[in-house]
Amino acid sequence: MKRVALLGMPNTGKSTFFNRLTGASAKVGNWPGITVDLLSARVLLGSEMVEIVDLPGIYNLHGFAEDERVARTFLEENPVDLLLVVSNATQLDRQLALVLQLQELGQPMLLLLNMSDEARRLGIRIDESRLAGELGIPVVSISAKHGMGMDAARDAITRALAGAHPARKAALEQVFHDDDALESRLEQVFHDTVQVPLSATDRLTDRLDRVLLHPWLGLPLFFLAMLAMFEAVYALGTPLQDGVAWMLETIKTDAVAPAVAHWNPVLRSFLLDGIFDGIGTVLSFLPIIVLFFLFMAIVEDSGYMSRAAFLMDAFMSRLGLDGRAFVMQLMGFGCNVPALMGTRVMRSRGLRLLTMMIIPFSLCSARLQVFVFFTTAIFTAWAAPLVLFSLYVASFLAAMLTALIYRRRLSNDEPLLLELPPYRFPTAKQMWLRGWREVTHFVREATGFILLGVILVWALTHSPFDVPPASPQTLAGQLARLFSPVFAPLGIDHLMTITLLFGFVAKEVVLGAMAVIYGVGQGELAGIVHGQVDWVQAYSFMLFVLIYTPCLSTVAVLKQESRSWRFTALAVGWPLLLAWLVSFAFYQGARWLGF
Ligand SMILES: Nc1nc2c(ncn2[C@@H]2O[C@H](COP(=O)(O)OP(=O)(O)OP(=O)(O)O)[C@@H](O)[C@H]2O)c(=O)[nH]1
Ligand SMILES: [Mg+2]
Repeated sequence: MKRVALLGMPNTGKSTFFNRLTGASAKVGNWPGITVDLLSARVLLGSEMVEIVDLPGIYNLHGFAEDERVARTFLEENPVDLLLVVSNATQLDRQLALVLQLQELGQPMLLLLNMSDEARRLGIRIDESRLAGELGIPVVSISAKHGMGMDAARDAITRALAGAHPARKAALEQVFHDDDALESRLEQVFHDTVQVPLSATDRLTDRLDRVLLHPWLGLPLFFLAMLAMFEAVYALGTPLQDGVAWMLETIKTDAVAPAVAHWNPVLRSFLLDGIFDGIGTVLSFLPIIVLFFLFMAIVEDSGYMSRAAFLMDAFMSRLGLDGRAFVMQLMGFGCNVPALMGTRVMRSRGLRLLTMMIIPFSLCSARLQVFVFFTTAIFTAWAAPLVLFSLYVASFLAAMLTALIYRRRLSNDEPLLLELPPYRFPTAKQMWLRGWREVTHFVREATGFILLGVILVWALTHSPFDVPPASPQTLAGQLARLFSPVFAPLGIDHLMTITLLFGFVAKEVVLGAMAVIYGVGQGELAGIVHGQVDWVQAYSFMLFVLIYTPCLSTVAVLKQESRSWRFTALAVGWPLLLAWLVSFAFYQGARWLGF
């Protein structure tokens, strides 16, 4: 099968093009360094199946950040039939350098001038055929986001592949380093083929930036925007969630329960209190999670992330980090795993490890479920969103403290060059893709280890079967007693201790485990929890959930990315200790104050 590699500078729309060409749903975002790993998909072009590989963006062929290494290694180790170079048509003055460098490889190549919609709006005119002539390769203008020029691009790829070159691996060390020659050729080509009007600036972006990057309005506005986003997720999400919970409850009482009424009691309990309540409770949070990711998609695609990095850079530098670390923390709000992998764009190992230390404190969507549940169950309607926001603040404080403690051991010597892309808005299709990705991801997890966790919790809390479920005589009860000296000083009772043990695997399991322990669905669970724990205990529990190890997947990624067991042990052990200390201080302090 023929193979086509997508190459180009970061943030030029490679993944957007990849998605449009192959129907895949690779993550896209207005931030250089969204793709940090290879992704491949097959597509029928002409009468042939072709493999398309989406690679991380590279600035040049000599880059040595981890994500650039991924792209280079791929080219060196895999024969490729066609290099498909994606450039941003509004920045050809800079982007042509990579095109010229790639030509040195001597492989068949095709240039896609992407973002032609933006180029047209800015009045930039490119003489495609002359450019093709000067470079000696086919050139096609497209807009991957809006779909313009896709047919022409498809035809050009098919035609280029039809030329009977056998695929070759690239020999990157052959690429010459004569930057002056390259520079003068670049100027020549650019001068001959591109016309830029005198004022080729994006007026909307300029106007927005005057406010959003304002020296002292910028940061407050950013935090207001974040607060507004969480309020919106909460305000829109909780009614939807109640709806789903109600629906599941109805299905349970009206359909499933009668159907299994005559089953053996152990089996019936396993099905109703174990699987149905456990998975159902987790499922009822799906609307909130999807909403949250839709908002994140807007934030990520708007280009506001780069502004956040810019605004926070000075502050983060004091912590031994830089503005990008802040953006990765923000990405971590969705899920810590891609955020950890996103650190591949950092070249300094110290900076990268320090950033990897702080990302697991980001309050990810799985933890959001637990907190939405507790805040709604325990606090009043007006206090709940504020309590939730306080947890986001706590998440930053834990990260800051960690950075301050470890910044000397993991020091950063990499200067940050930040590019501010124009503001963009995701299309309905991009948002739909994003929402769909999250739903399928969630369902995959729910049918995998969440189900397993729920079954295990059911088994532990229901055996032996002749004692009351979840009582101290059950296996789970005994396990919890073992840990009670650790958790009792935090105000965390033995049933909640069990959920924490399972929460180590994944935070989605926490609520599922609770539903199983109490043998009820999400609707009733809130009432029960409200009767059993007061707000001080609940907040102490939430602080612990916030700070300790997010899930096994993050542990695996910490190991994979750091390639060091010592670092992984530190990145797991330190948050455990910190979680205990913070919950202890909060709980004992609040009790001492008489709450
Ligand atoms: N206006 C416009 N925006 C586009 C076009 N193609 C992509 N974008 C936007 O450009 C941004 C970057 O797109 P990606 O597909 O993530 O870029 P990438 O090249 O894969 O980036 P990395 O993986 O970080 O190297 C996103 O905000 C896209 O929505 C286009 O044709 N026109
Ligand atoms: Mg990409």
